[in-house]
Amino acid sequence: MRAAPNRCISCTMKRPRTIIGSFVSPYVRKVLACLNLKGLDYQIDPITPFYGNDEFERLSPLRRIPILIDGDVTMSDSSVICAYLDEAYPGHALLPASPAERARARWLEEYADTRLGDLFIWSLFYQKVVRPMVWNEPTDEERVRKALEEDLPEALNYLEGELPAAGFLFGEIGIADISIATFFRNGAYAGFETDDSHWPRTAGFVNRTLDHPAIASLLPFEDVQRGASIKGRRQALLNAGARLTEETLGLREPRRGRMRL
Ligand SMILES: N[C@@H](CCC(=O)N[C@@H](CS)C(=O)NCC(=O)O)C(=O)O
Repeated sequence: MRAAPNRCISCTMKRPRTIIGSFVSPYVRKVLACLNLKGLDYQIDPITPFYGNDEFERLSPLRRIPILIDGDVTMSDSSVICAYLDEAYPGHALLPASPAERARARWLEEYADTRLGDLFIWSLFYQKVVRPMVWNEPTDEERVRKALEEDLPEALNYLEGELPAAGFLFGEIGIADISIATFFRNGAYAGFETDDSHWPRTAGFVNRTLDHPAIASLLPFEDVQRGASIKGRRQALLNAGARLTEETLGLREPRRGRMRL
């Protein structure tokens, strides 16, 4: 976490709370859902992953989204951001109360960020959507096949044993529910559907969580972002009522990130 100037360059008003990152990223969606649950205002610089400029890289040394700027502090990594929001702001608690349940919620968040991220993002969404569209590269069909036929069934079997048949993991919706469900939306964007005859708890849980207003209210912006060209995106989002920053940390040409899975 680093100190950031809390003043706009061109004005003396305090900079509104800002998220840098695309509406379509599962990690950005997780943070926006938590902000919504807490009832906190924010504006967005909706940069596409890989398109950050030098200032973006200064704020996010791994060149990853999301970034949060909140008054005098900036930070990257969705888990760090959500933990900060829960500690800094009252209202809807993102973690359950008891130490044992908090540990389990954190584990499920980590499982989602790492394992579901590897499968839904790097093996499906990145291969089928990002590689052709951003890098003009072919999909690694073997990686997609292995994810669909071997690794995703194993992950879904694990989740089926962890998720509740009704309601959310710890009573009220929280960080563990959101962290898991967010990846399934990107899976759907890459053509994946959870077979509810094999994984009924998981399918029901994901639908319930994605239908919660804290997440469902983001869908119109995701649809606009997915439907518009990178150049036309900003205006399309503004037309749809998204609250955006005046300036962007985006670039015209993409740059490779720091991490390759
Ligand atoms: N652990 C990070 C992962 C964030 C992440 O991987 N974001 C992707 C977009 S979905 C990204 O920025 N990728 C660009 C890259 O890896 O270069 C978090 O939880 O925020």
